Amino acid sequence: MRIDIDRLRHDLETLRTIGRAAETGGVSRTSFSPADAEARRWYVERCVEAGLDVEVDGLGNMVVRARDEPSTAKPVWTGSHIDSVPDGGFLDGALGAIAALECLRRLTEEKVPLARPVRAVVFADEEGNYSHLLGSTGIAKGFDRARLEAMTGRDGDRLADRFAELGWDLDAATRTKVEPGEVHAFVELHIEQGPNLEAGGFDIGVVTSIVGLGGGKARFQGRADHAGTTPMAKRADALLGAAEFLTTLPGLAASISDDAVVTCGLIGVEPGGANVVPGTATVTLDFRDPDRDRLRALGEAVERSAREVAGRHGLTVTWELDTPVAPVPLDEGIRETIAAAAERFGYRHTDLPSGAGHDSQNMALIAPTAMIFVPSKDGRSHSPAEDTSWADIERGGNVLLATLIALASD
Ligand code: HGY
Ligand code: MN
Ligand code: MN
Ligand code: MN
Repeated sequence: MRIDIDRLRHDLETLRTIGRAAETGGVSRTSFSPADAEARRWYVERCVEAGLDVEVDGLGNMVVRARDEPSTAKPVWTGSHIDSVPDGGFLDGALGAIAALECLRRLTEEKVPLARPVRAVVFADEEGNYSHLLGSTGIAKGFDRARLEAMTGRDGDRLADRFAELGWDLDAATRTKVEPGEVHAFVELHIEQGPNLEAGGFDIGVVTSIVGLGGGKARFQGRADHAGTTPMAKRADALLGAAEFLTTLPGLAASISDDAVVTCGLIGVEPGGANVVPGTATVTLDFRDPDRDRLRALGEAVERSAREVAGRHGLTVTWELDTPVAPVPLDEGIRETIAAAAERFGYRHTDLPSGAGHDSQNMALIAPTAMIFVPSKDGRSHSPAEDTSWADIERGGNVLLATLIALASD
């Protein structure tokens, strides 16, 4: 049995237009933005059109089920995210989210006899506009109200305010946890976002593990002063301190491991006048390592460096840390199922780790979980250059469908 690649392509090309920037061709559907809300509405319309029911939890995670599920046995879930990074690609997340819907449509229209339900999932804020993998962290771990109220987005806006604008109840966002055992298995189809499958001539990646994620915002506090009358030696220049701190990051990563990475993707400066010594500089950091202990050591080294540099510049530094997401090994049994499916289709497959974070690493905390990768052209992602051939996408969808049928048949 195969997916309907024309229908999947039509959906992905339509979704691509929601939040698309004309000048770059990139997709900007940051979580809970108007474009994200429009994409959610579009997704729900596709589900209703296919005769499927959609349930939305307090964080905005969407779970899709057939009307007449085959049994009350614990379901197999599959899915990903439809929010994007600013000016990102059209396949990161969207491929897995829409392929999951396509698989549900194929299972429903062919009336495939299954022992347990298959449900499609769209996780909220996977790109961590408010906190790394927000939606799936809410499912795997849950959040209390205080934690949610403290969250701010890339524009400095509060999650609580955004939810109020959307008419969402913040208390409901504290009731999203799914208990271990409630989901029989989880599988996510995703683009590799790296060069390995393309370089090796492979069609399918069977993901072995997912990198651990840490990060958050460091706020360097100095003193705003007149740019003309304040002698250099009398300044507490927050941006100068933050800039010096950023130059320490490559050395910190190298001191932890060859795989450790640290990125500052965003700096906010206040008050932001050309003739004002910056009083405040907020840097947003993302750091990763495949090993849990090394990830913790990396976070500690980054915080220590920020404190030391701030001290030298007469600044204070405070942190708003994301909930760390642990590195996870993926389920051996499901990986074998994926590899067997690829072989049956005659697709070349290989094992490989993921340097990108995924909702799967949260789902792995509550259910046996695995991921299927398809090649990324030139390894590019989080960029308008992100692309994958439709033939590779079709192969990934077919392997996902076969894997879901196998998992839902026992
Ligand atoms: O950042 C990541 O690794 C993922 O794409 N959210
Ligand atoms: Mn993704
Ligand atoms: Mn991403
Ligand atoms: Mn993901």
